Amino acid sequence: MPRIIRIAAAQMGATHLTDPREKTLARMLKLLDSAASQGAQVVLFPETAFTTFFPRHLFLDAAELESWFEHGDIRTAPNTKPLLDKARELSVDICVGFAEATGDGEHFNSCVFYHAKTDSILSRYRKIHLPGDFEPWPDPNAINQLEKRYFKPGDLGWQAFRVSDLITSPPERGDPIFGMMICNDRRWAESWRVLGLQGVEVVLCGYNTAGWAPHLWGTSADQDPAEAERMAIFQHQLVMQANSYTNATFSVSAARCGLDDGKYLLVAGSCITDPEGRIIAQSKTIEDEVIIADCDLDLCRPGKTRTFDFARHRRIEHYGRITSQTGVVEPPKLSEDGNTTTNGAHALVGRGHPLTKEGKKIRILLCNPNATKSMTENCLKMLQSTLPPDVEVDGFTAPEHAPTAIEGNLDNVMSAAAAVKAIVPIADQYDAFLVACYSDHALIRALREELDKPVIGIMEASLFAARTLGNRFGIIATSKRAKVALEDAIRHYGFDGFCAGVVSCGLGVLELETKSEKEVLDIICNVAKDLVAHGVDTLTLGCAGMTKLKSAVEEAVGEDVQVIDGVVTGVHHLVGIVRMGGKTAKAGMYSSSEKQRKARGQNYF
Ligand code: CDT
Repeated sequence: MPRIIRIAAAQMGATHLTDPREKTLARMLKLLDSAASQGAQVVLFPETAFTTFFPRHLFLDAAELESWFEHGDIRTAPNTKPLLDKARELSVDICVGFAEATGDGEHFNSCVFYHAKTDSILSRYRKIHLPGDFEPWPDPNAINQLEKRYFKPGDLGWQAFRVSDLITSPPERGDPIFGMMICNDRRWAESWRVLGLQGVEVVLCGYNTAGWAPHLWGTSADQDPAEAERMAIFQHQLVMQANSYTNATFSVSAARCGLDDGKYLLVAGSCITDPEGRIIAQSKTIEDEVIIADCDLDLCRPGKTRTFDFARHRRIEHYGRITSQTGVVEPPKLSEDGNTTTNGAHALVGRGHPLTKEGKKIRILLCNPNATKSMTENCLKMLQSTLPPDVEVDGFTAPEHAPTAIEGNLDNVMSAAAAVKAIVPIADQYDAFLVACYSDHALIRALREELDKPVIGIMEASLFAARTLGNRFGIIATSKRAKVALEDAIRHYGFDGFCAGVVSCGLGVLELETKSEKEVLDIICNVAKDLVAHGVDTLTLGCAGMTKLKSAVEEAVGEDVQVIDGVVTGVHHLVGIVRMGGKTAKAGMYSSSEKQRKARGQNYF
């Protein structure tokens, strides 16, 4: 008995910022009626289908922003109920995208699969690959995509699910297996493979994809808008076709398209593809339109049992990077002498094989709270040769709008705010955090409050090491002002009884990078020798930007004096604490204010 389902995509044309919700809902009801009259059993609606694509706008007013979200049970909430009622009345299952506000104040870009016969939500998906930015572009003409600002990354994974009552299935195959993803997810092979590994037979994907939007796509503003539109549709259909083929599944995609507000073009290109990667239905307009196809699920069998028989052909022993690494790690560059040099910032510099007891690597995020990437790079370089094989260190550099150096209290606060917002949402991926600014930086305490994983700054770590290895320490500071700030910090950390001096080298943080290496080294080495002459037996380098100078300073002061770099010592301190299972204590100062913030209606992340 063939396993054939008639599936439709309800493409939706322009939806303007000022369109009343009732107008948009009426269009959805009409599309559903039209699809049902053509015999559709399942109808897919686009991403955030009930409203315009609001993440292109900056809303600073919390109530206004909240009005774009759906609250409560989508089956009974007044803004959405009529669509689900109609689906039930027509006995058609639907998948619909919407902005979801949960009962406990979280926000997701979501979709649900509604099963008409049982009036139930069979499955819910929350978009995982959120594109765009947290901050709008400074250019007032830029088209923004503020999904990272308004939504949390999905927390439900990609769960395939079976849908009953669509076909009379032979018992050995069972009911059809569906999976859902939302817009940007379709560009990532990972989303598809996770569903493919659950035997998915139909992937549903609603989308809002801009045409000409140079800031978003990273293309030239001179690009011809018609060419931009063609390219966006080409890339959309390319990923739908290629991933349907490599996972031997049907796929259905529904666009929200057209010229919103007379100026924001979203592309059309809704399509249905078969498991061989062929398009079997596609839209012809950029308006409300139903496309429909009969999907014979048995056509998934050849791919699933031969070319893409995962059980026989996959080689997971070589796929480790896919789940252990986010950014790109290029092979080392070749230098003129044929030796290799190290990679740059955002590189994972761990070397390899999972060796910890649980077979899991320790992952540390080195957090440079300023926006100067080269400093992050230098810190990673310093670390590389010291890391055990089961430790990985990822470099984080604060976003571009953060201060490029931290030379005063204002820089401190601004950099902490920018960095904490970017770090907390990705904190799950790490076991510990090293704040790479040589000061009592505000980011350290902010992270300790928000996370329970261990956090330390390079200054505090260097002082622990200095007390372990020597009796009187000295610090080489950057500016005169930094000297005073470091003296205050030493008192705050409780080490003042052991400090033999903090001496300024008279250089600004960025001068460590811009002045010639020889000039910088001469100055720093003279300060180091001066401190030794005043009785220090351990020297610490008072700026992340001095990390690369360690060996030259060691040579200048001789082997009886220990030179401590806070970056290396900080990482190894954290590794020890992680191996011990240590966590940040929450009984006192480091308890989070999250609950109180939410009660005040504020959520910074
Ligand atoms: N809505 C959505 O996810 N849109 C994205 C825009 C591209 S971001 C580079 C998309 O993948 O179509």
